[in-house]
Amino acid sequence: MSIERTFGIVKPDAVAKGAIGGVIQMIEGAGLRLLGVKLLKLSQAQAEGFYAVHKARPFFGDLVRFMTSGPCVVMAIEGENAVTRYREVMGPTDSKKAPAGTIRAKFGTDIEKNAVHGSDAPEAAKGEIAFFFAASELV
Ligand code: FUP
Repeated sequence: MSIERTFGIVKPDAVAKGAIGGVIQMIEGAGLRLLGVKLLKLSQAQAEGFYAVHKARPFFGDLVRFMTSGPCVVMAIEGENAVTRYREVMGPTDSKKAPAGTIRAKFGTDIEKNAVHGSDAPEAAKGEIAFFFAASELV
């Protein structure tokens, strides 16, 4: 067991349905804690930069349109095995396949409107946290 950091986003679909509190409650209920939180609307450049790894994928344009469609909440998260723990609480990418009790089952709709993002590895988390937060904003 080790204390690590991960990064999450409450995506525009979940913010629009009033689920910011519900998502955070499930994250905290999983024994994770928030180090930093911001409400913001991603610019086109921010969304394209954040998802640059998916640039060549057919869904990239739709993904960027969706992620810039309304406000979202970016979160730096810490806890024991935080990357894996948070991904368990999120559920799989496709909300339709998410088991009951996961964030995506409760608040997601499909593979695109899937309520939340979570880093897939500690190294990725480091880059994603730095994309949105200065070190002085993490408490
Ligand atoms: P995840 O790690 O679960 O966030 O999923 P991925 O990194 O594989 O995908 C990033 C985002 O791309 C997903 F959250 C939603 C979007 N996506 C689609 O819209 N269609 C797809 O077929 C795959 C991913």
